[in-house]
Amino acid sequence: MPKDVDYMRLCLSLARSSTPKPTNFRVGAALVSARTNFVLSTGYTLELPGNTHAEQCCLQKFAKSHNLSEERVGELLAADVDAVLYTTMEPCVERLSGNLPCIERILRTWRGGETGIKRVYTAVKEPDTFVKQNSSRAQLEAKGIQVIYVPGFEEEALQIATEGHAKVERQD
Ligand code: HJL
Ligand code: ZN
Repeated sequence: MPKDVDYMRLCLSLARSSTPKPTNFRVGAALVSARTNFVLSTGYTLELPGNTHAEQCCLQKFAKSHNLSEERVGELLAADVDAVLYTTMEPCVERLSGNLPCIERILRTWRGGETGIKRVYTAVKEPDTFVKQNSSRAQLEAKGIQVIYVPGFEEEALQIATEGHAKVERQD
C-alpha cells in the first residue's frame, strides 16, 4: 500500500517536470483518494497553459477529465472518496499575478465535510521570496482542513522549487 512518502516522491518528480522560472516556485501536486489509494489527478507548476500553479493544474485536469468546470470539482469528491491533496509546497494564499490563490481553489471543494479535500500533505512552507508569511496552514485548519507536513523532504522540495532562481550566498 502506498504511503505518504510515496505520494510525496511522486509530487517531487512532477515538480521536476516544471520549467524553472525565477518568478515562481516549481511545485508538484497529486489528488488522491485515501480510501482507494487511487491517484485521481496530478499537476505541476506551468503544466497547463498560462501562469498556472501545481495545485491549480491538478484540480483543473481532474475537472476537465469529468467535463466539469474547476469550480465544481467538489461535486466529484464525495465524503467517501476521502480526497486528500499532496503538494511539495504549501498552497499559496496570494498570487502576485492576481490569479485565484490555490487555497481558495481547495476551500471551494469543501462543503462542511460532505465533499471535498479533507487533508493537505506538504513537504515545505513557502519561503518569503514572493509573498511574506504564507498563512495557508492556519486558514485551511480554521475551515476544518487538516494540513500535515511530511517530514524528510524539506530540503529536496526547496531545491527543486528554487531551481532557476538567482542563488543567494548562505549566511551560516
Ligand atoms: C505553490 C505552485 C507555485 C507556488 N506555490 N504552492 N504551487 N508556483 O505551483 C507561490 C508564489 C507565487 C508568487 C507569484 N508559488 O504565481 O508565491 O505569478 O508563485 O501569480 O506569488 O505569483 P504568480
Ligand atoms: Zn497556488
